[in-house]
Amino acid sequence: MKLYTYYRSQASFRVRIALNLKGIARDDNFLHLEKGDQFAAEYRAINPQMVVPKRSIQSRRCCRPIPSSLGARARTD
Ligand SMILES: N[C@@H](CCC(=O)N[C@@H](CS)C(=O)NCC(=O)O)C(=O)O
Repeated sequence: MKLYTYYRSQASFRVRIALNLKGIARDDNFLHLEKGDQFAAEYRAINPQMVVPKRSIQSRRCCRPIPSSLGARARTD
């Protein structure tokens, strides 16, 4: 699983913590939100909402945004 993230993002922290607690491996891809990486056409094609966190599961055809709420933890169960 690829996780698009930013080191100062609270929403991303929550998802990284939940994945760590569940022992789910991931490949972190760091964007720099202050430099505007989230607005790049390449990332917009991955996530039209232009926010992090975002996961990408390559074995599936879908790519869904992850809410940082507790719902994200529930979905990893
Ligand atoms: N509802 C989303 C919100 C995600 C969100 O707002 N992420 C912020 C960083 S914490 C972001 O990517 N902001 C982009 C920007 O400021 O341009 C979630 O909970 O995951």
